[in-house]
Amino acid sequence: MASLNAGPEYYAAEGRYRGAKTYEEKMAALEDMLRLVPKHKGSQGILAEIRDKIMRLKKEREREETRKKAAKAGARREFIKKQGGAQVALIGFVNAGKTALFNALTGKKMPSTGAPFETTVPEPGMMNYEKVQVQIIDTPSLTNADRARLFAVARNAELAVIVLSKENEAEERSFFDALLPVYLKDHKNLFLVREKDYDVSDIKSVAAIKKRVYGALHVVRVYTKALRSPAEYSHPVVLPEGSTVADVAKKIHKELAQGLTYAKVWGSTKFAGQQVGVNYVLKDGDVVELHLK
Ligand SMILES: Nc1nc2c(ncn2[C@@H]2O[C@H](COP(=O)(O)OP(=O)(O)OP(=O)(O)O)[C@@H](O)[C@H]2O)c(=O)[nH]1
Ligand SMILES: [Mg+2]
Repeated sequence: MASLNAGPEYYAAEGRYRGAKTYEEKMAALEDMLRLVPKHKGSQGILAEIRDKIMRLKKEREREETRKKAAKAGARREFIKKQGGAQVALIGFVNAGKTALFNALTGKKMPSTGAPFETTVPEPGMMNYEKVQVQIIDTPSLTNADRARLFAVARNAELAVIVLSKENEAEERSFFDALLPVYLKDHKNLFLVREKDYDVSDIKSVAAIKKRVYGALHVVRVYTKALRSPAEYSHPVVLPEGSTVADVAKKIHKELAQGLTYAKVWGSTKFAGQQVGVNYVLKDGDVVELHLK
């Protein structure tokens, strides 16, 4: 080192580099060293070494960022793109009966034999309830799983249906009572106990459970109509309870919401076809004719 003949600032920077923990600290110290190292024949080896360290640090950082991006993309794949009027996630412990309920609600035939850990990835299906398409997502069991990830799937849905097994109902319920405030705070949920609240082998009970799931969503169906045309009863717009005329427009198209001035409503209003403002709260079954600028 003696032949280097560097000043105290250089050695201070070298000390900072050795003590550096983060990428930013390391890079700042190396850049200082590069700046402060004497530029003469005897220092060429050191100079090359500093440059090499900077290059390697940059590459390491790039690799780290690529890895992070890939992990993020992987996490996104866990979420199922929303389709239909609302999304419902079924969650519960191993063999609680999630897949059997999923099949009963959607008409799908995913394996549900009683073998533990049968469901390995979230699976979407559609439940049709009075012309509303409700997307149901079956999930792998919470037993021994990455809970945060499974709860995130439920949080992404409008409603979490918590399936409890008949055998361990109390134990499972107390688990959810403790964890819902952590993972699903202020989120809609519905507890169902297999073979107590419903039985998938009974058609009437499946119909009743469809109604309960739909009811727990707390949504309204609104039918739009164009001027001088009948209402589109086959395509309801599904919105959370308390939604306004402006929300209907927003759900259909952003630009539509911007041009909206008033609406005419049939159903919840005093008079059929009554004119209302954009903040009018709609009720289930209302027919709305949007008027633009
Ligand atoms: N009789 C009756 N059996 C049910 C009902 N629901 C589920 N089962 C049975 O309970 C067992 C477990 O049901 P699954 O639906 O596979 O449970 P799961 O929660 O999806 O299980 P994993 O995916 O492994 O976590 C199967 O043998 C089902 O046939 C029900 O309503 N009635
Ligand atoms: Mg399953």
